[in-house]
Amino acid sequence: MKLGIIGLPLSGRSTTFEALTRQGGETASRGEDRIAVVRVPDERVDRLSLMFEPQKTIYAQVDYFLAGQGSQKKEANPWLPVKDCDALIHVVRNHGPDRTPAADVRAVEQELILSDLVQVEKRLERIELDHRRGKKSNLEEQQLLTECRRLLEAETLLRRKPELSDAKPLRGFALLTAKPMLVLFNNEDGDPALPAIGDIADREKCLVLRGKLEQELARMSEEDAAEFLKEYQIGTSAMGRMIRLSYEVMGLIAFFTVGSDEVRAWTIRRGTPAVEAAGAIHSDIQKGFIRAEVISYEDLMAAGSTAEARRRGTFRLEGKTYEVQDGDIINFRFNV
Ligand SMILES: Nc1nc2c(ncn2[C@@H]2O[C@H](COP(=O)(O)OP(=O)(O)OP(=O)(O)O)[C@@H](O)[C@H]2O)c(=O)[nH]1
Ligand SMILES: [Mg+2]
Repeated sequence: MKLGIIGLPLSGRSTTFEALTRQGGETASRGEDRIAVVRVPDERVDRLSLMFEPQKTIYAQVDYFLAGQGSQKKEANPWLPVKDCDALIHVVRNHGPDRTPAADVRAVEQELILSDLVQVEKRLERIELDHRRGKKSNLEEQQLLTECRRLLEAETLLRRKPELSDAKPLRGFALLTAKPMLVLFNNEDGDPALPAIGDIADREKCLVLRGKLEQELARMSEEDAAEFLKEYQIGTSAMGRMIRLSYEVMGLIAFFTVGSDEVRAWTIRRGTPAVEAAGAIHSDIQKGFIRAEVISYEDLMAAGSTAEARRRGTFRLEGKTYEVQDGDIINFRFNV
């Protein structure tokens, strides 16, 4: 699961990436693509770890991607390096003089729309050419693309139309406006407020991050960071919230496995049936699936221990098609 960081020049993409990933300063040369694996903070994992005192505790992870200037130059279209990302984080400058955050959001939207339009038209031309040469063309694909073109020409972001953005024949094109997106306003250190952005606030998932301040925090030890937050009377760092939101915007949830050896969060898409969730752990567990023994995080916490939960009868046995819920604690029974 990969999130691509995009934005206009000088918006603060590098600052945000470094803050998110604790990857310091100028380690990577400016031209290179950067990718970082980031742990998703989760209080439930913290608590489960306290309950089971396992040897290992493993949190969910997401990847963040920042295209280097090198790969942006190679492509005629500077937005294409993020085409294989699952979602986008759009960093918007809300610091320094002459800031125009609302106009910047719209400017990037326009560019993404244009980028998609070029892709769609190229493919449609190709299909027509094949058709004239007597090659069989995929009618469904052509219809879907024609609908995309109509929407894009009317300046509609494709993610507004899930029936198109999720359509199988279109997946290969990785259209940018079809991807889920978070809009991240990069504010001055002293300013925690969302800027005045009119309707954008209603239609997009918006978040404020003080990039510079978070970058400084990320460079500190945990004790220094706690001291710093107290001194400046700031609540918790916005970073954790931001990472969680990027998890949610991709439609992801976590289930847990617990034990004295390991407490672990596993990432799946919302709506995944138990038998497929088992496959996230190991293909053998999926193949030999018998039953899933399930308890919700809340029920386990209320009981205080697995033994008490068993006594209360709050464990459930679920079959292959059970839709795994966020926070389920699961023990898979399987045959090998
Ligand atoms: N005051 C303030 N300045 C910031 C903040 N974030 C970034 N800047 C400054 O804005 C400039 C651009 O930040 P970068 O993070 O390099 O932005 P970028 O989008 O990666 O820019 P380029 O890659 O150079 O196009 C730098 O001079 C930063 O110091 C912020 O939150 N507050
Ligand atoms: Mg940069």
